[in-house]
Amino acid sequence: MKRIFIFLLGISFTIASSYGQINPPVSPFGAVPSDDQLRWQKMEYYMFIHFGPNTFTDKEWGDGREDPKVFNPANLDARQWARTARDAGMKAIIITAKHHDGFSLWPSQYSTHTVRESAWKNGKGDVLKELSDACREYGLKFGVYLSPWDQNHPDYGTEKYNRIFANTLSEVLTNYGEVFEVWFDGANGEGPNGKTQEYDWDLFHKTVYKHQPQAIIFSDIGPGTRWIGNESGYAGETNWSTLNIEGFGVGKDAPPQKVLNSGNENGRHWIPGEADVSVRPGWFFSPNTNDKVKTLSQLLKIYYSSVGRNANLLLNVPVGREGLIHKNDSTRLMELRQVLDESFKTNLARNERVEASVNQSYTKNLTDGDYDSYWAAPEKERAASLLIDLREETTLNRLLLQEYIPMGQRVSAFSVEYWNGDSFVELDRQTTIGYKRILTFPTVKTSKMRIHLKANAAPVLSEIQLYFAPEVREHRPDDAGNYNYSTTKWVALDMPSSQRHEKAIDGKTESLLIIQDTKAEAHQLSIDMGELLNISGFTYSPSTREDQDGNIYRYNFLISTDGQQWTTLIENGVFGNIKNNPIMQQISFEKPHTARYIKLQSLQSADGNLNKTTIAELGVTVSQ
Ligand code: FUL
Repeated sequence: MKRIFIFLLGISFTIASSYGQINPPVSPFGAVPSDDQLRWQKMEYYMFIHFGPNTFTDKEWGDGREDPKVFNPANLDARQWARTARDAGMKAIIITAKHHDGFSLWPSQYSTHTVRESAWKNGKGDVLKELSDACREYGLKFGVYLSPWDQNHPDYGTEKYNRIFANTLSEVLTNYGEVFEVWFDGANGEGPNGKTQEYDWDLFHKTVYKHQPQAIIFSDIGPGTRWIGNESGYAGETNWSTLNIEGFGVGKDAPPQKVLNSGNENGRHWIPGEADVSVRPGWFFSPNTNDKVKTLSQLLKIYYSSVGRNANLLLNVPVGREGLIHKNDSTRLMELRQVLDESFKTNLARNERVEASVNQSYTKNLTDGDYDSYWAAPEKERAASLLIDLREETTLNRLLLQEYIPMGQRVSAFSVEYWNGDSFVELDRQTTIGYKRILTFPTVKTSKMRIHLKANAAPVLSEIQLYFAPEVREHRPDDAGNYNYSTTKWVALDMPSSQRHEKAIDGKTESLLIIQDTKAEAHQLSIDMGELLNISGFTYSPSTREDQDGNIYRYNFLISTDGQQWTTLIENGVFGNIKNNPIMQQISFEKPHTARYIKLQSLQSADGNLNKTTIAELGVTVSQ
């Protein structure tokens, strides 16, 4: 009997230590993640795919009136998308099952604007089926983006629509296996009847949890994960996974973007950030952006500013018109993967000794490479220093820290020093850590590193890792594909010189033409291009400054050959998504037109400011 007992004791000790489960006693502090949120956080990096009629019409926002027949990705291969994501090191794919145009990528019985009405596979296709199968095959999780804003559905704007949207959700959540994340877009505009909708979020959330209880719900305010407050892929340097949501909603009722970017210290709810950004300027594919895929250094910066700042990274890779990911995008993803693999291949702190200023026990857990084993300061402490003894001179330029978040996010300030042979020299000083924080700094050679922590409760750390990342040399894409045509020959018409109209045609997006006037008719810019040109479209660059008021949302575009007789080419057009993603808008006409004069009239600004119009640049696309 005694022998059996000793034998069992031996087994349980071995299991516990091989899983690194020997941890100090500590109780959770403040809001903590659910098991699903913890699993989700560990995914870190996954793919977003924007795909739909906009892919074919060169738009960021469709209007629900597009002919569904335009959707015809003749060589669609969802396995190619999944393979690309897997090879890029991503853990999942989230696809725009339904964007603001209302077009469903599956044959929904609740809509007449779907793949069933498209030319693709004679209406017999189902993108969600193909993608969810491909994700399973390649070991990826599958997620869906669904926009409640639907510019096509005839019931949009009525109470009935909320039930229809819930049924639509049920369809998506019951037919394609496990869905790890449901991405709710907060945009709420007018439907086909000119009405807006009061969304029944409670009903939508209940529907999700009924069919997929483990799913993480994304919105501006969670509850599973929150928007990071921009579409550029940057979390705040301070980034709390906790947030106060009382009194806030989604869309226009969301907390200020700065708050979403940093969370709230001691916030009541655990709603970690997810940073979404596109690998191209826009969310949807456009042949005009094939040469505008973000550079490797831009993507690295995004990675360090999202995953490296306690947020998950949702990187959009728009599928093209053939139904395939373009090679320019996939090549860049693989380059990124390669650099990240090389950078984080060898943990130079692995199994090295750590000396703690308080609680000498359990420090081995800090360098064992196991997230689930941790070190903690004694319960009453609010500060601690940790000295990592590397024993010999080591070359390094990255520090990776992880808090054990099931105990809450605690660290509010920390600094990092290296030993220069004589004394400790400060390398960096920051605020939050969270699930993961990666600091990049110039290469140092050192035998000791020291970290000072301050926290709102006794600090609890899982991991301290050190790396030496190679320097990135990249082949910069040239800007030869720049189609934005404007020259010094251009002259602005009907505008008082005080308006500094030349700022809209000086080729510099930093200099802005700002029209401030209470009269609606003043909000326009007419240009004499000095010669007859065959133009196939135009470009409008908005202001990207923090104060973006006056950026144009709704507009008319007119042309003329003599400056007297004007033809309206686009009436009531919109620059979709310009508020959240103020990039250059490139609009193509159905066919080229000959013109010497162009006119852009602002009808509505993105922020509702009636008296202000801002134009950073206006240009035309000239067809050869
Ligand atoms: C925004 C949308 O309006 C954009 O079109 C895009 O889908 C982005 C991810 O979310 O709210």
